[in-house]
Amino acid sequence: MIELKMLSNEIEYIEIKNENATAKIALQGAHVFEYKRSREDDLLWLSEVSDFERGKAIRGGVPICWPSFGANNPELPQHGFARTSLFELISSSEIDTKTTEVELRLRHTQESLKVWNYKFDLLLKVTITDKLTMELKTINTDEKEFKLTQAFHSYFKVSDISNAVVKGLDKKLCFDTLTNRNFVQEGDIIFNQEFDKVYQKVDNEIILNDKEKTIHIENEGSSSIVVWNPWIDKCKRMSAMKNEAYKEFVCIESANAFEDFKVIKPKESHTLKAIIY
Ligand code: TA6
Repeated sequence: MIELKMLSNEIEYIEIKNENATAKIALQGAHVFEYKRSREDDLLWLSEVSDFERGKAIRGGVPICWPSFGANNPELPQHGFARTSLFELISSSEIDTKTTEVELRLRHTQESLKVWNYKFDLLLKVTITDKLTMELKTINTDEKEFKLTQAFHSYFKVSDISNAVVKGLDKKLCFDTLTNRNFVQEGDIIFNQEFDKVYQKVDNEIILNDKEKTIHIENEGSSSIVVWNPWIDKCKRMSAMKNEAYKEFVCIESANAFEDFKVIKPKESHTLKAIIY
């Protein structure tokens, strides 16, 4: 089943149900805000108090940071404008009873050209089956090249942040955005304070363990991973998050960030892909 539905405040979303999984994708931001495999709990965290409002990013799920990650480009809002822009649903198909595919598109507008003066086509293909696959293709339709940083800013639901262990980043070079220092990760990641680090040269899968639950994150077209949890004080300051919400999620972001930026020449494209299960 693929249905186009509307929340009370005119936020349109696509609801998908097949034998393997269910999912919800908002047209604003091409934002996957729910993904659940049959007989399993939600894989993604969604804030109970998230704003589903035009022009405001949904807190949770998978915001798309594009064409700039973080505050990389001071001309653009934090994490770019894609997550608050209205995408168009361009195709949907039930491949079989267990697999559904939808494709959404964002193109430059007069408004986007004012803040980011490049013409582009941005396509997100989402495949819903026993894995969640997202493929974000950036096509440069301009006559000049542009620099791109981006991320799937995935919020993963955990039983409690103290149970979360992130594996796959041992010995990886990393930039700590809280101290502005580079260092090398030693061992697995556990959480007992604010955490905001960008790992570089990552070409292997990342694993999130939460008690008996294991989530796999495989990436293509990217070699940087951002791991983030706001912890107590930042959580209190953040929009659309309850004070204690930091206990419920960890963000593991499949990114092209920092040195892993991409330069896209006219008529060329780049695809960032994440497979999550
Ligand atoms: O990706 C980590 C991060 O850049 C953090 O520094 C953090 O504050 C965050 O993303 C969430 O940003 P947002 O703009 O969604 O509030």
